Formats: sequence, C-alpha cells, structure tokens
Amino acid sequence: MGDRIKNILDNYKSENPGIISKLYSILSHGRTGGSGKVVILPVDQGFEHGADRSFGKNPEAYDPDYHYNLAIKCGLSAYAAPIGFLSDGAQEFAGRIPTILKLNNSDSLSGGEPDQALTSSVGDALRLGCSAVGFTIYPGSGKYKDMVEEAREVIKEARSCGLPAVIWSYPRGGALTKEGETALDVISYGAHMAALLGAHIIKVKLPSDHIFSEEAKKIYSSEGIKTQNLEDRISRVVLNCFAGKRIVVFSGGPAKSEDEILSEVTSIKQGGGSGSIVGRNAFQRKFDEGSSLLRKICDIYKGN
Ligand code: FBP
Repeated sequence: MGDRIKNILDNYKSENPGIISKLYSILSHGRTGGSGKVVILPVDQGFEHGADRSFGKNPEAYDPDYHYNLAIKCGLSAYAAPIGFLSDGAQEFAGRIPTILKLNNSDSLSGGEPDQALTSSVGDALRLGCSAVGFTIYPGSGKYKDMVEEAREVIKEARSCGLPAVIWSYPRGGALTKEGETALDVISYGAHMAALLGAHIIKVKLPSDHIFSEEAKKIYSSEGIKTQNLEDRISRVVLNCFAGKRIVVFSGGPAKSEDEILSEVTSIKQGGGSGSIVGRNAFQRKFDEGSSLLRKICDIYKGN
C-alpha cells in the first residue's frame, strides 16, 4: 500500500476491516489510484431533475451502460447511482469499477420541504457488490431531523456489513436562502455534520465567498479567516471534516466550460480536497468530450 493511501486509511483505523478494504479499493482504483485523490461519476440526476433535463443534451446517456462505460474507460475511482441504473449493468460490468449505491433520492416534482425517499437498501448494495452506500441529507430542511435519523440507521447497518457510507450533505430549505445554500459557513457546517454522523466520505458543493450566518461572520472576521480564494475556502471545508481526517469530495454542479471546471479542480487540489464527484459536466458532453474532460481532471489530481 502506498504512503498516501496508508496515511488516509490511518484516519479510519477505528473502523472494521470491511470498511477499510472498501475504502482501499476506491482509493487504489483507476487513473488517480494511489494518489490519495478520487474522481467519482454520480448519475442520480434522473431522479433529482428528470431524465430529459439530465440526458436531453446527450441522448446516449439515457442508457445505463453509457455511464459504466464512461467511468470505466476514463479510469475513475467509482461510479455512484440509484438501484435501477446500477442493477442494469451490475452483472455485465461486475468487478470493473467500485460502485456506490445511492440509497435515497429526491425529485423536482413533489414540492414542499426538501426531502429524500429511501429507494434501495444496504442489502441491495451487498447483492450488487458495491463498495459503498450513498445517502443525501439536507441540513436546514424542515425534514432534516427525519433524514438524519434515517442516515443514522443506514450508516449503522452499512457499517455492520463492512460498507462505508458516502454522505451527500446539501444544505437547503428552511430559512436558508439560495445564496446561503453554498455559503462557506453553511457548506462547512454541513460537511462537519456529515462527519459527525459517521460518514466515511463526505460530498459537498463548492463553497462560495459568502457567509450566511451573522454569528459565523463574527468569527470569520475576528480570526481573519480567508474566504476570497476558492482554495482557501476548500481548506476551510477540509478543516471542518475532522481537521482533514475524512475524505471530502466536491460536486461539479451544472454544465460549465472546461476551463472553469479545470480551474475549480486545481483549487480543490491546492486546498487539500480529496477529489471531485462530477456528473452533469461529464455526461452532458458527448462521450469523447466528456471522457477527455474526466481524464484531464484525473491528471490534475495525479499531478501530471
Ligand atoms: P453534478 O456533478 O451533476 O452536480 O452531480 C453531483 C450531484 O450531487 C448529483 O449526485 C446530484 O444529482 C446533483 O448533484 C444534485 O444537484 P442539485 O442539488 O444542484 O440539484
């Protein structure tokens, strides 16, 4: 085992061997394998936004095989999706890439306070040979407490089977403004809550140069905490994940230019983030263009 992976896994030494070995499989797989960084393809946007909004720009992406192929051919660390997408290719692509079963999902039709429904189980993840389970919480939502209690049960069950939990921590709802959802203090707070819940991998959005809470503003100001550069903001989020002892990855967000995304990835690396989880920016481009972008992202993390 390389030093970088060993140093990361040392932070998980109170975990059972199943969890350590699954984390090892993600950290050692693909183009970034051994670098201590990960690049993951998440494809749950069909639930979150609907298939046409997600795949309309690149119709080949309606096919679940497309995403397995994209993740495998680009040498990504893992592929994360809800049960329908993962099951469809689980047999054909078995063992070729670590998979993460997204256990809960939201949609854009229901309305009301942001919430997620359980769409699969830890047992499904075991049957499909997954390397981890994924679960979203929405800190700030009126449904937050129910979601956290569900997360507690899921993490407990997954841990008992030796499966790590990846927590998507996306503050939204309640008193949070749209700008507040990605404010540095709010993203950091959400990341820390995921760590406190026992997440093995934490996934958050990129933090903006905005502080939402008046109370947080006081501490940012009195301590001279830097917020202007993205790498400083990334470092702050990393600090919030048990002083960098948890793997924390940042989402890609809506489609943007290649230059923009590569510059964000460079900042994530410089700020000490563990990697990227990029969906729309990969599969809303044609296969060759999406793969070229994913390879460039991996190469930045690898240091090439
Ligand atoms: P993207 O790279 O497409 O942003 O994917 C990351 C992700 O977390 C997906 O897993 C999820 O479907 C999506 O973002 C949710 O985005 P939003 O909350 O902005 O609708």
